[in-house]
Amino acid sequence: MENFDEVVKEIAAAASPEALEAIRVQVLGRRGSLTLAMRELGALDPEQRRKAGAALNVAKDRVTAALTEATARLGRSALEERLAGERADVTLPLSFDATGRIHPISQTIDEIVAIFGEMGFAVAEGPHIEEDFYNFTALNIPPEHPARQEHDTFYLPDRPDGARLALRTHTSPVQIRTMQAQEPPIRIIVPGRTFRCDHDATHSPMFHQVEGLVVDRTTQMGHLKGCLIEFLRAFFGLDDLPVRFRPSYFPFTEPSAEVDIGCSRKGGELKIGAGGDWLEILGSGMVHPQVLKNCGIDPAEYQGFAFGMGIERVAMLKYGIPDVRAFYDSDLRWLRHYGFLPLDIPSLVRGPLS
Ligand code: 2U9
Repeated sequence: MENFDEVVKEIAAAASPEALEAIRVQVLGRRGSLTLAMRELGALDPEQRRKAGAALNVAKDRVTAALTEATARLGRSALEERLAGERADVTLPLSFDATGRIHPISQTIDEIVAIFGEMGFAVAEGPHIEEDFYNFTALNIPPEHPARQEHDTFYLPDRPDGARLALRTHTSPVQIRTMQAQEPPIRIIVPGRTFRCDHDATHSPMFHQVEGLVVDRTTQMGHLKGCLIEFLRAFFGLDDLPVRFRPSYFPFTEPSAEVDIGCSRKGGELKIGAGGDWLEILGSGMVHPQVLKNCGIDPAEYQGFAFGMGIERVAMLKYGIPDVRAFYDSDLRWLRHYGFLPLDIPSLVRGPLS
């Protein structure tokens, strides 16, 4: 009988699926050595047939097992070879050929969210069309209050039930909705579109604001100051940026403060940083006790601080954009100049956001 030990060795040494198939055909094919030997068993007497048959069955099992093992081995090395060929060095710099740009408003919102996100603020959003209660009354601006005229509100036709709807004039209604829906502690920022009937070189009828709100049992003016100083220095990338708080008035905060940052205006050119001059950048204050009450929060138990800023304004100052109207012209040359590459993702861990 053929020595099947040799066959098993050849199978183990086969270097390709083709070589393996050739051995299989030679041994187990229709005219293969083992197949023919099986066929010849019929010519033997019963005792010899039983012995030879058992030996051939053992040989067939060994060859079949060796073929299965070799097939798996060759499959594994083929996969390893393919993976090695497809290896990519993810540390190589990208050759990025994007022609699209991130709009400066989106970029600025992402930067602001990254900074307040690090401080533990969550982002909240709400509807652009608001009820009078959320946009004004709950914020301590009653029906005949002069602030209503100052807001240059876009009103919608009255609803059949008499409710007066308007395009929100600030993002503050989102804070009202959050306080109604959520128990303190609250720590949110609200970036979004706002609308006022005003249009010139420094005003657009649709613009963006980001407002913030913190409510907790021990929240006080020192927290407001620390939080806003930290934000402004991170946003403008200046560790020594001077920041000043000036007393002011808003119906929804008491006390209220406007926030200025240091700048210089030498030679008619505005430069942010220590320079002896001041530039108004934010409004802020401690949430008025009546506003907390309007939202079902007990002002004897909780206090809050809030702030607001115009996103176009801070973007113009940070990136030297001269005219607010250009933000919404969809001028591709302007976008290529002032826009950002999609991989310029703002984050505090990468260093200053400037
Ligand atoms: C609640 C309580 C208080 C939000 C605030 C300002 C001061 C502010 C202006 C900045 C420039 C609007 O875009 S702007 O014209 N905002 O000065 N905003 S405090 O105060 C709130 C908001 C909501 C419930």
